Amino acid sequence: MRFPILTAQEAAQHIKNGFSVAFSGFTASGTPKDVTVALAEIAKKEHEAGREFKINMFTGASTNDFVDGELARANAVNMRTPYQSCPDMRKAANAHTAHYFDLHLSEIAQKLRYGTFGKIDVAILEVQSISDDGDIVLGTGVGNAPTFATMAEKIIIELNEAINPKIFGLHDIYIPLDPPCRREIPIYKASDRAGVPTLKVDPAKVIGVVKTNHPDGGAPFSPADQTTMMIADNVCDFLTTELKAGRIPSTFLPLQSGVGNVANAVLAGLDANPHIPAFDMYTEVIQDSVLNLIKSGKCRFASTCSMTFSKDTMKEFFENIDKFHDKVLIRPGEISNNPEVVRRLGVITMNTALEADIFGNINSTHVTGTKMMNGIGGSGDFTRNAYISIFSCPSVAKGGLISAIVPMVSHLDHSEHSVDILITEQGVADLRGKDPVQRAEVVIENCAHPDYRPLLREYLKMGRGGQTPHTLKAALAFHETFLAEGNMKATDFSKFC
Ligand code: 0RQ
Repeated sequence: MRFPILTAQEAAQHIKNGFSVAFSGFTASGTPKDVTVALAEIAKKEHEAGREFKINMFTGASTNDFVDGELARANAVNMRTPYQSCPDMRKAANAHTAHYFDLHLSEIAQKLRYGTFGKIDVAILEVQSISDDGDIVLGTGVGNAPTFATMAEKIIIELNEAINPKIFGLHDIYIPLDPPCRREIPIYKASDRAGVPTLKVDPAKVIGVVKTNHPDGGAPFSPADQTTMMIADNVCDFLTTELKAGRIPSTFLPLQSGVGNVANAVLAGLDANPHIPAFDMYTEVIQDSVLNLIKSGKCRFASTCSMTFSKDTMKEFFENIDKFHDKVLIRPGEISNNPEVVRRLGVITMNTALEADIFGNINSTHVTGTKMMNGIGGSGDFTRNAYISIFSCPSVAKGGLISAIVPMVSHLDHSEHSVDILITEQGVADLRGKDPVQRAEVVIENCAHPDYRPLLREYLKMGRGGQTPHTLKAALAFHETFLAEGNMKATDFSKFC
């Protein structure tokens, strides 16, 4: 190999205070795992010596504890974008010790290329292999690696020897031209390849190669509980009804699904449902349930940005990769989440809300309107451009002390104009073609928990007119009451008016 082999410590020395550093990967998959640990050590030593040491972080989405966890705990982050889901980074974002700004995942790469966020000093790329000419085979997640590699002044390679070489051929690396020269992205069905299997980097930029050995793959999902099973059943019933009514073509349409237990249960439910025909997925993450769908033939093809399998499923995938090679493509986030392609393919999107209001607005990110949970992730890329956009969540949180259905969301991520269907374990609210009051009635009666329906009906009745009959002084009474008394059920609207 023509590139110097470095220790993680030697590589990390190339990153200086104030640098903008970009990381390959999407979720924990494909994300570097060793250089950042060494970098966190450098930051701690610099801080002990009384010197400032912070970097700006650009990622594909959430990362792993070796990146977000280590760097947040070392107080080594000045600015970070986009999506994170790490408890320590969340703490830093809410305390403003790290300046986190949240952006639709599909937009990061192009905004960087447009010059919005300045230059990238160093990109750290996890790879399966690199040739002397700079041809890279990436790992199990791509994220924004192609644009990071193109823009970065220097590149550090983490060669993860645990990645199975048979991954070659699963990637579809494509960077669109920028306006005014952009053409359509040539994907007309989920399985279309737009680009090439390898990422070409300029060998002159490569500082060196750090060898690592960390198998990707997380803990398996906990088995679905009664609530997630009921949500999954409601999603499946809704899709079956739409299919029977001819509002979804009989050949079905590609699906996008978020991550987590609800998404896993929904996908398992689709697998078991004999009325749902085989379908494609055009999505940003595929988790264990998708491999089962592929094995059963229910999922014909999955286009994704990362494979976020559990350890066992990752092993199974690579042991049987010959069967899956023509069934999966891993693309940059800019392509997996591309609004143009999502709209063209007619993707049915399924994402999760923290809370929804009776008029159909969604909060996916801010607990009680102030505390950042994770971020908008790709949910906006898909929702806004969906054929049918679905949001689901349990009707209550924290054992019933919080209603997920509220008079007015305390923070807005997806507006009533983008949300078609709301689903909880209680039922389905079809918001399409309804005015705000009609939407509120169906959300209260079909989705709210019975304990909260009387309060929500009272709120709707209190409204003094207008198309969306809010009572502004009482619109956040649920949240105020929770903050004051720890229980939304104690809400007394008369105290607010
Ligand atoms: O808290 O962990 O302390 O028990 O929020 O809630 O029900 O376990 O749901 O793990 O699927 O997360 C929206 C955060 C849901 C996630 C969100 C509390 C609840 C629990 C988690 P505990 P659940 P999930 C694909 C698309 C945005 C990005 C996105 C998310 C914790 O799905 O980040 O969709 N989405 N990306 O108790 C206060 C409420 C609450 C509440 C739940 N109303 N108020 N706390 N909780 N509702 C992925 C990517 O883009 C990469």
